[in-house]
Parts: sequence; structure tokens; C-alpha cells
Amino acid sequence: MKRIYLILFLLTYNICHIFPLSKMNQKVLSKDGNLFVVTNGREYIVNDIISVKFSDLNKLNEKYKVVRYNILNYADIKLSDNYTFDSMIIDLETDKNILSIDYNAYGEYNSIIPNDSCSVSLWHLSVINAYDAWTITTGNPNVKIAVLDSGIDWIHPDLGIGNDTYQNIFCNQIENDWTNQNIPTSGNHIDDDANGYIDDFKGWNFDANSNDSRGVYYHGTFVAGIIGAKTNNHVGIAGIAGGNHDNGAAIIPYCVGLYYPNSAIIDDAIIAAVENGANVIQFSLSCVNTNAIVDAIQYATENGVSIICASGNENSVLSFPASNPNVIAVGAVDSTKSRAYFSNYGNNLSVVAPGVDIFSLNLTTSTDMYKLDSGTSFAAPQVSAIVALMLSVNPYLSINDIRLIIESTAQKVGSYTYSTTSGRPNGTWNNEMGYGLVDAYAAVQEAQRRHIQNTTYVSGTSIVEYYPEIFAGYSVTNAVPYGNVVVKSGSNITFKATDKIHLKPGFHVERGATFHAYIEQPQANTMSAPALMRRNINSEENPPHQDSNNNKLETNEIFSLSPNPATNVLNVESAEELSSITIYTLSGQPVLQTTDTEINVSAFPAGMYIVRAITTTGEQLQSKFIKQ
Ligand SMILES: [Ca+2]
Ligand SMILES: [Ca+2]
Ligand SMILES: [Ca+2]
Ligand SMILES: [Ca+2]
Repeated sequence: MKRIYLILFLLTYNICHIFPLSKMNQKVLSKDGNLFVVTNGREYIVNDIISVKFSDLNKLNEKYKVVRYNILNYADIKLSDNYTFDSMIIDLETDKNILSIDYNAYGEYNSIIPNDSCSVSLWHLSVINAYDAWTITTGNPNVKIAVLDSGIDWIHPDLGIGNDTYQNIFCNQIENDWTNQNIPTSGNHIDDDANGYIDDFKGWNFDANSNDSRGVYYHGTFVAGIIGAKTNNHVGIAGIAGGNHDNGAAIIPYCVGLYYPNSAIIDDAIIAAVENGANVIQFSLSCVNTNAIVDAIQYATENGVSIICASGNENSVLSFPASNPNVIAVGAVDSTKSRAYFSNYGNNLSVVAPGVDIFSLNLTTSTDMYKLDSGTSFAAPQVSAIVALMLSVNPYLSINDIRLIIESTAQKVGSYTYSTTSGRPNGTWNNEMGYGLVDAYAAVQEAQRRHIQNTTYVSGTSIVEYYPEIFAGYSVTNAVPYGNVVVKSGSNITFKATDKIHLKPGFHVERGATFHAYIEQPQANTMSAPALMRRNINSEENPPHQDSNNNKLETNEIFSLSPNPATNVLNVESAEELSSITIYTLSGQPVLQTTDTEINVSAFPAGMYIVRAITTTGEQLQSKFIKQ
């Protein structure tokens, strides 16, 4: 009976060519004896790995051949002798342990092999203002970029160790047990950091499930060179975040398919990148849309990892994963700053970068270790590198900050009309160019600053922290939209900057509000900063003004007492240098006079006190505290 049902089911499928399955998000076609998954209008021939979301791993293992599984409960399962492809799909569909089913396929790396070789140059560097950005930073090795690609030839002397004493490949020091630094099999065969990958000293090959992440195809090496080829080392080319004859940003090589990216392992590689501390995930590939990859992208996003992805090369709509709203999708322009004829565009396009005749690294096994190539594949890594530069000057940027900065600083180039567009809040946008041509210098400058404008802090506690500079007020030039910044009574706002805080006209703190501003380094876990550093707050920019309730307040009256209530030591914080501090009882009796901003109040009787301070310029500042 069951057998007859199955045959009928398969007949139905063959006639309608579409699986009537409820656990799958994909559109599937059957043509000429092959099954295709359709993503963004492109057809991919499915391979022999099915990804499923499961609820019970043991039950899954009992029934199926599990190749790998991950922490998001996705497993890749392979056909076994017990099943045909069709019978397995039907079995999965009726299995209560299975929550979702995805087909997998090999996609493509987004390169175009040019049929002629133009003059060798790094024209893209000036177009994206990389030279100016390098006056601020050339990349910090604490920033890690996972390059999910065809593998990276880390033997290359302009990327790996070569003849230099440094390299721009991330080396996992807990697995630094290779007796020969160029031979992956020379490790101790122990997963020393217990991350599930044995001897993963230089990335991982998810295709071969091995620690040799080099691959055999040039694509990933070429992409990695654009980001992190060693700059100023007298050899080859300059990477955008390639250091200055010293370490630039660190590249983690992850191979996700030798000649074609395999959708079955891309989700696992994304999760590994997140788990192993990547700050940026770089994709220059297109593949089928699977639940497993969408959820892995979501996981990376929730963990604060930016994902940059090439838009694809079909002169059509964005391919996947570029079409996923959580990724920053990058298209390509040519040397005239016009959209490259092949560059995919439209909805979800973020920015563009040069992608025609880009010069970068080739495999060391080739006759020439450098070559020219074109494709959105080589535009996206420029944005990944710029994000790495931004994180080099400010590791505290959120992924929302990163997207805002990349998009709002883009250059409005070409004969295109950029206009205000629904769902595109970070400036004017064009269907073919996104927000425009990415600008490394402007982006790195912005990464150092936080602009606050048209903001009202109504209640609760809010901290804006660890930008080198914070600007607040209506005269902040780079912020949109324009308007006052008001700290309302009952709210508690703290600004912490590592260099300067600029309180511009339009910044108001109302009576009854608490406002703290500190200049401090992130490693200091104390709320009080040294008095000398605090004076860097840019009070000369702060004209006095009145708020709407006529409560006059000088913005340079940054004067606060902490902790409040106090038990032992009371810290007095002030933007201005103080010449004296006097503590009074509520009835006006002075009980202590000092110049020390750390005051021992442990002997004071419990109750409320007034602290009055005189600045060196003669201003009087006053606040209350409670001794408990
Ligand atoms: Ca390991
Ligand atoms: Ca090891
Ligand atoms: Ca070089
Ligand atoms: Ca998988």
C-alpha cells in the first residue's frame, strides 16, 4: 500500500515538475533529467547534499548519513543506499524531526575572465580614495576578515610570509603546531582550541574538510590580494588594508568549494567565521538561496559581523546572497565610474566599487603570480577592506554604524540621478549605482566620529561610547536629519569618547536630566576619567544657550558627581579646570573645602549635601549628592 502511494506521488511530481513540499523555501524545476533550484531567476543544478533543519540529532543520525551539522540545527545529509533522491525527499517531508529542507547546488564565483590584457595598474586605489585613507590607517591585524571563497594561496609572498617577517594571513596561534609553516599536514593532529577544526592554523577548507585552505583556483587568492596584499613591501601590489610594510588587517582563508562554491557548506563556513572571531565576512559568489544560509547570515548579523557580497555578473537583479537584506551588496563600475556592463543592480544594492581590469594576486603555481581580472567579485573585497580600515580606527562600530557610514559617504558619481528612495534611509540612491561609489577616506574619517542630531533623550539611561570623537547639536554638519539634541528631565545620558566631545549649538541638557561626558580609553572600566583628559572636551565650541523652558544652561557646565549616592569616595567630574570645591550641608554650612576631585566622604553623616565648585575662569558650578 505504501509502495503504491509512493509511486503515485513520484508520478505526480514528474508531471508537474515541482515538488509539492511544505518544508522547503526553494522553487524547484525538473528539466532534461536534472533538478534545478531557482534563485533570483537563475537556475542551479542540484548536487547530492540536502540540508535539513532538525530538532533531534540522534534521530537524524539513526536514519540518515549526516555529513556535518551546526549549532543552528542544520545538517547536511547525503544519499545513502537505502534511498533514491526522490524517496529521500519524500521521507524527509513526512519526518516530524525535520523542520526545513533545502536542496544544494554549486554556484559561481563572480569573476569575468578578460579576453585582453590592459595596462597593469591599480587604478581602483585612487578612485576609492585609498591613498588618502592610508594617511589615517593602513589596517590593524586585530581586525579579521573571513574570505569565503575558492581558498587562498597563503604561500604567495605578497600575502603570506614569503621573504618578509610578517604576513596578512590570520594565524590561529592556539593551533601553531605545524612543524613546517607551509605544510598543513605537519601539525600535531589535535584540535587544540576545541573549535571542531583540527590544526586550523591558517583557516579551513570546508570542501575537503581539511586544514589546507589554499584551494586550486585563483579566485580566492585574487580577492584576498585586493584586501590584504602587503603594501609597501617592494613586491607586487598594494592591498587596501594591507598594512605599511607591516601587518595589515588579518585574512582568514575559508575554502567553500574548489571551482564552484557549494551552498551546502557556505552556512557552516559563515558560522565558523562568527565563532572564530571574524569582524567581516567577504563573499564574491552567487549560489542558491537556502534556509540554512539565510539563518547563518542572520546569526552573523545578530553577532555583529558585517557581511559584504558581490552583486553578481548577469546585468540583472542581484544574485543570492547579495539579495539578502542583511548583507552589504556591492556592484561594479568601470574606469569611467559608470556601472560595469555586467554588474547586477536594483533592489538591495548598497554601493559600487571598481570591478573592471583589477590587478591582483594569482596562484603561486601559475607562471605569473599577478594578473588582471574583472567582475563584481573584485569590487566587493574593496568594500570589505574599507570596513576593515574603519574597524581599525574604531573597533566599536556596530554593523548598523558600518552600513550607515559606507552608504552615507559614497560618492555620487556618473550620469545617474540619485534620489530619495523608500527603504533607503542613508542618503540618495540610484537603481544602478546604489548609494554611489564607495569612498575609503570619507568612510574612515566618519568611523572616527559619531554625529548626533535631531535627537531627544526622553527618559532612561543611554550611553554613546568609544568613538574617537562625538559631535552633538544642530550644527553637526554630517548628520541627517537636522535638529536639536535635547536631554530631557529624567533621562540619564553618557557620552564617552577616546579623543574629543564636541557639544555644538542646539545641544540642550534640561534641568533634572543627568548628563556625563568622559574622555577615556575603552580598557578603563571605571566611570571616572582623569581630570586632565576630561578637559579635552571641546568647550570653546559650546556657546551658551537657553532651552525652551528658559532654563539657562551652559553646555560647558559638564559637572557631575559620582557615585550618587556615595558611601566612601565622591568623584567630581568637570569639563573645566576647578580652582576649588566646597561641600555644604543643605542649610548652607560649609563642611569641607578641597581641590581634590576624589573626595573621601566616608565620615560624613548620611543625608543630602551641596557641592559648589569654582572654575579657574571664575564660573560657579553646583550639584547635589546623597551620602548613604
Ligand atoms: Ca582547532
Ligand atoms: Ca593542533
Ligand atoms: Ca606588495
Ligand atoms: Ca550546511
